[in-house]
Amino acid sequence: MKSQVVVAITFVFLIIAVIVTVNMFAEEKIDTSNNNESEITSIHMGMNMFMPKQVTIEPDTTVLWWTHDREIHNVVGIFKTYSGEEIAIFSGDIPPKADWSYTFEESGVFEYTCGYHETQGMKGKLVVN
Ligand SMILES: [Cu+2]
Repeated sequence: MKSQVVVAITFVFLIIAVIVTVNMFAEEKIDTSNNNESEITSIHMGMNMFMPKQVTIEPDTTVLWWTHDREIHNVVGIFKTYSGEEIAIFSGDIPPKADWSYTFEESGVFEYTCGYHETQGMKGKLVVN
């Protein structure tokens, strides 16, 4: 039957269209990953610790804190810039499996704690240089 041939050809063209579309998106993904204009540093929170405890980053770096245990944590402290500014930073609650990020534009030092686990020693230090 002719109609069966038409259906088969249409089907083949559809599959080719899907493959081409998927490849286009795959290439787009590779392009964006090569574009590293903004840096991201991640700090894990778990077992009443920030890991790593001390991190040195460059200005304009985004720091991502994420929780990998079953507790709620937060990030609280004052970012003291070398230009003399004091910026109070508070993440609010960061629940399990969630994250929170902040971009440090200026150079300075950020000493912070987790408000829930400060007495257990959950403290961190970030140097922006
Ligand atoms: Cu905590």
